[in-house]
Amino acid sequence: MERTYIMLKPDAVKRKVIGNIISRIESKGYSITSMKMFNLDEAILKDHYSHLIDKPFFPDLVAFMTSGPVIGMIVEGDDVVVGMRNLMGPTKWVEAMPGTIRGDFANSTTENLIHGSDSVENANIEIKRFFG
Ligand code: IDP
Ligand code: MG
Repeated sequence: MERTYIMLKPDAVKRKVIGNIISRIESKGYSITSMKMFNLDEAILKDHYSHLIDKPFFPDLVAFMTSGPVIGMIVEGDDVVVGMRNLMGPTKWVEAMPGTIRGDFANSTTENLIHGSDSVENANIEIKRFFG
């Protein structure tokens, strides 16, 4: 059984759509095997988003991701890494089709509600990073 790291971002918590998003994950048939609400800091974001540190939007991304609590989850299922990326929709909200989480809720590329690991290798790294 494959595992992925999913994180509901501060905008999802503030907009009170975490129930809706969790419901979509469960409706797809995936299992949430761990879940916690916590706050991020800049140090962990520099690890988690190390591929983006040099981007001009990185300071805004850190400000957003530390603006309130997030919900971290381990989600399990067959091919769940790619399956969750499909449920989420693409990074840029303008490209996210209705029916996807970002397509239905996002109107900003930074504030796009949900993180999901992009490979099995990164899923294992992220699960270790956030769940130890
Ligand atoms: P992903 O979340 O779909 O895997 P990544 O490229 O890993 O996308 O970027 C991580 C996060 O950084 C995105 O979810 C989004 O919040 C933010 N981000 C990525 N690209 C941009 C951009 O071009 N402008 C503003 N924010 C961005
Ligand atoms: Mg990513």
